[in-house]
Amino acid sequence: MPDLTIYSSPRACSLACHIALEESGLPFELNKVRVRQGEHLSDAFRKINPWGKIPALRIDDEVLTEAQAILSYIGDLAPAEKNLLPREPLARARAHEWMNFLTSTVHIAFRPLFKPHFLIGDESLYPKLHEVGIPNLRKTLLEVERRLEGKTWALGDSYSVVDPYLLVFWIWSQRDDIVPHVAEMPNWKAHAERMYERDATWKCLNREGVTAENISDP
Ligand SMILES: N[C@@H](CCC(=O)N[C@@H](CS)C(=O)NCC(=O)O)C(=O)O
Repeated sequence: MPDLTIYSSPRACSLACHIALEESGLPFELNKVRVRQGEHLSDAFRKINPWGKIPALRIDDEVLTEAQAILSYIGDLAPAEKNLLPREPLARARAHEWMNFLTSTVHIAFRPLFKPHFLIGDESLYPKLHEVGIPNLRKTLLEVERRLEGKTWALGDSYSVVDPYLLVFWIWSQRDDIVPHVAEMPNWKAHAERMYERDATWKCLNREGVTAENISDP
C-alpha cells in the first residue's frame, strides 16, 4: 500500500479528499495548508504543488493534484467492498459526470463571490461581478438540487467519493454571506444531513479545526 499524505485546508475543496480517505479506511496522514493564512504560497508547499493549490495527495514519491483525480484514485485504491467508485462502466461514468460538474461548474460559480481578484483587477468592478455571479450561482446550485431529486446519495443508494465533494459546496452555500442569496434546497439539505450523520465527516472536519459552531463562517 502506498504511503499517502493529503494536503488540505479547512472547508476547502480538499475536504472532500480528506473525507474520502477517511471513509476508505486506508492509512494516511493529513498536512494542513491553511489557505486563509497564505500557507499554500509557502516555499514548503510549493515543493509539493508548484501551482500552490490544494488538494494535493502525496503518493510515495509522487504528487497527484486536482480533486477529481484524487477522489478517483482514492475510490480505486479503497477496498472493493467499500464501493467508493463503481466499477460498472455507466455507474462509473455517472460518478465522473458528477465530479466534473462539481469541479468545472459548481466550484467556479463561487469564484465571482469568493475570489473576485482572480477575475478582475479593478476593485470598483466587484459589485458588477456580484451582480452577475449571484444569479449564476443560484442557478448552478439549483441544478445540483435537481440532480439529487429522489437520491439518497449522489449515485443513488450507494455512498461514493462524490458525496463528500457535494458536501464541500453545500458548506460553501450555507456560509453566512452566501445563504441569503441561494434558494431553499431540500434534497441537498437532506443529503448534507446524511453526510453529517457519518463519523468520518465530523472526524475530518474536526481534524481541520471545523466545528458545528464555526462551519458557516465566511
Ligand atoms: N482545479 C483544482 C482547483 C483547486 C483549488 O482552486 N483549490 C483552492 C481551494 S478550494 C485553492 O487551493 N485555493 C488557493 C488560492 O487561493 O489560490 C481542483 O479541482 O482541485
